[in-house]
Parts: sequence; structure tokens; C-alpha cells
Amino acid sequence: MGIVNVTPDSFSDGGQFLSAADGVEHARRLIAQGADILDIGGESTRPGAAPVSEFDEILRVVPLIEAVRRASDVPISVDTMKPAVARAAIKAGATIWNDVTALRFSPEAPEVAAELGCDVVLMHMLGEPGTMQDAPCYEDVVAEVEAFLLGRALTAMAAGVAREKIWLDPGIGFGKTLEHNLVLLAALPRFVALGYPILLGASRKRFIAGVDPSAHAASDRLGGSIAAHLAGAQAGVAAVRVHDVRETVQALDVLAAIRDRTA
Ligand code: PT1
Repeated sequence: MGIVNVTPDSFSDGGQFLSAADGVEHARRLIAQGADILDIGGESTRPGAAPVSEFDEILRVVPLIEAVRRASDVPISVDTMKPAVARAAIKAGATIWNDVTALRFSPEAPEVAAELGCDVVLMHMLGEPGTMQDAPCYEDVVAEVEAFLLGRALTAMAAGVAREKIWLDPGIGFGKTLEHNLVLLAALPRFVALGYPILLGASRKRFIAGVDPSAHAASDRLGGSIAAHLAGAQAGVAAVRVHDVRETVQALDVLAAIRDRTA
């Protein structure tokens, strides 16, 4: 899954011109590099990011989804917590709702997901993007993330979302210390064993700098990102959400080639 951000800080001009054309060019590049899914988002949820209005978010993502839809038949997911944005995105051609709040943003979210009939990614986050990294605390991070995700899957199904439409995601970097992130990555086989497709997103995240303190800049974290996503692939995750599609696909292909020859 290749990441396409349409946020004002994601273009070199500083976001004065958030044209769908910039996004389409990026999307085409990721498809050419081997992305099987594009994840299009108009609101950053990384630690400390500012919220975006529903209106602005729709204005950012819908024209891009429509343009990518015209250019390619690659499956599109929309990275949003807002039901109205998901609704507009699905209408524009997306088929997956990637929700970092796991349908908790508003009371109607589970019903909207059921009504849309799309796939839904339910992600674990402790707290909210503005404050989630302040002092995250768990008794047993794996058990708590697992219980949360299973609970959200039950809520989604109770609202009418089909079991086959549900993906789960442990939410690397969302209200977790370095230790929490590493323990969750080590426990991926347990998440895979839950029987839902697992999405893993570790791309360029801060925990990598916890292991390699010289990796201050997100762009210095490619090696760590690939290591985390390969660990996910070994554990059997269904998809990895990445910026660096070409390098990740190459790493996954080499891993698969080795696996094919494993006695
Ligand atoms: C994710 C994810 C996402 N991550 C899903 N959607 C982001 N399903 C956005 C950091 O620590 O993992 N899964 N949508 C990006 N969020 C972050 C969080 C980016 C933490 C960076 C960090 O650096």
C-alpha cells in the first residue's frame, strides 16, 4: 500500500497549490513502483498534527481519488476518520476506508461503514493525535491492543459490516513508546492468528530513531522501515503501508524468493 498524502506540508511548494495533478503524478509513480493499493489521505494523524475540517478534507481527497480512478484501476483506500469524508471518497471510487480511530470518531461511523459496504481498516490508537505520545501507558500492550481491535471488529459487525470486510492494524506510533512499538512488532504473528487481514504501517516513523538515534530525519529511516515491514511479511501481514514503494517491493520480493527455497 503506497502512501499518497494530500496535506499542505506534503508538497515542495509548502502546500499553496494542492492540485490533484501533483497527487496524480505521485500516485502514478507509486503504481509504477509496484503499489497494489494507494492510501489517499487529506488529514495528517502523525503526532501533534493539526485537525482539518470535513469540508477541506473532502476538497483535498475527492478530486485526487477521481483523477486516480480515471488513470488506473488500482484499489484506493481513503485515510480518514470522518464518515462524511469516507462517504465522499467511496462515491469517488475508493473501496477501502482506512480509519485510524477504528470507527470511533462519531457515533454513526459503524453504520456508515456498513452502509458503504467497503472494506474497513480498524486501527489501534491510544488517545488522540495531539497528545497520544505524552505518556502512553499499558499493563500489557499486546493484550490491550488485541482486545481493543477485536472489540472494534465486533462493534463494526454489530452495525452490519461483514466480517470479510474487516482489516486490523496495531497502529505503530499511535500512543506507543519505543518499547511498545517493538513489542507489538514482535507480536505480529499473534495478530495474524486472529484471522483478520493485518495492515502494518511503520514507514519512516519515530520509533526507528529510538533504535538508531542518528536517524533524526524521516528520510533517514528507510532501513528501519524495511526491517519492520519485512518482519511483518514474515509474520504473515496482508499489507504494509509505506512511502518507499520501490525499495519495499524489492525487499519483499527478495524475502519471498528466499522463502520459496526454504526447505
Ligand atoms: C498506520 C497509519 C495510518 N499511519 C493505518 N493508517 C499513519 N491504517 C497514517 C511517528 O511516530 O500505521 N496505519 N495512517 C501515519 N501516522 C504516524 C504516526 C506517522 C506516528 C508518524 C509517526 O513518527
